[in-house]
Amino acid sequence: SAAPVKVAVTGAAGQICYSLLFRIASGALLGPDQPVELRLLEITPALKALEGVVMELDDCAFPTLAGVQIGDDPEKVFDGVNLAMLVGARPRTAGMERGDLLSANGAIFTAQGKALNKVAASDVKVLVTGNPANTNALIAMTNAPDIPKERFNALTRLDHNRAIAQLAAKLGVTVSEIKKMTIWGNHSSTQYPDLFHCEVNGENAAAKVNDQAWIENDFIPTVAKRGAAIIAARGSSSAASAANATIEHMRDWVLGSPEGDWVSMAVPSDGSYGVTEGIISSFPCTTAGGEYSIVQGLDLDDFSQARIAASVAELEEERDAVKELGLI
Ligand code: NAX
Repeated sequence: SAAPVKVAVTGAAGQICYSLLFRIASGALLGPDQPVELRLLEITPALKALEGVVMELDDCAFPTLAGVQIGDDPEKVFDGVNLAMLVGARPRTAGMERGDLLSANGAIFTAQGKALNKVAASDVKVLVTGNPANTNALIAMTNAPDIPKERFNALTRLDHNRAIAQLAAKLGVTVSEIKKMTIWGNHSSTQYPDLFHCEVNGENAAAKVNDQAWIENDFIPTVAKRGAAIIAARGSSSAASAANATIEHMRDWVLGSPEGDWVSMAVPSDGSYGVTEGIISSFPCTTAGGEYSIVQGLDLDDFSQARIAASVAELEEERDAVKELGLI
């Protein structure tokens, strides 16, 4: 049978990982015929809790799980890894300024970027879920100069899936009837979920909705503020849906996106659609052979251009702030 793929996951004792790890181990990431070896990183005080999670992984007896290693040293845990899912991050706590949040996460993602640069497999792909995801990915990428920049992505697939779900509910269709959804920009409240290139059974979604007020005042803010709505209802932030999106992003990156559709991925900008080169911004992407391509040639009207520009401006501010802090 195939050699195991080594999958690193950080924040492994946290709530997203309590769903994510079991799905990776069960074959939901790379299929039922591909064994995986998990490499789990946590901070020292969380290792004990992580041991409990590993006991539960053992107790699932997943045939695709070839082994599990845990630790608090990224250079050991990332040794030889082919895929890295960077989920662990420092959440904003009471009294924390934006600069404090960026510094705390900067310390995490500079160290992890350097460790990946030093010890990861030459084909490593890195997906950042931990917030602020786009800028954390930028920090890791910049601190890993020997890894091609295109191997660093950030997660906007959850926003993408949320947008599909909202549109399906509005139009009374199934999610499988919806194709070519796009999230542009930052994984934040400035993100732009775009219905103007989206299709419902082959027809333009915005035309089918035919209600610009709903798009602007209902759809876009509902998708952008969904995370807060989950916290208000559940008392903690999205976990199972974030794990699902993390799996789907990485799965499609490795195995390819479906014919006739595209996915949203935050990737280093090559300047497409006027997005500042070098920042990690969400685009419509197709994937094949383990590589993504930004979908080209979409016409953006003034409304879409302004929305994208606002989110890109926020990403530039975040980039400037971490540059100021000496993190990139
Ligand atoms: P939790 O607080 O439950 O878990 C985070 C875990 O990371 C903790 O166990 C912590 O010990 C660990 N950790 C902290 N520093 C670490 C380090 N240096 N190395 C390894 N592990 C470290 O958070 P959870 O709910 O699992 O969320 C994780 C991250 O995902 C947060 O930053 C969250 O904001 C972000 N999210 C991103 C989403 C996205 O769509 N991009 C959506 C969901 C989620 O909000």
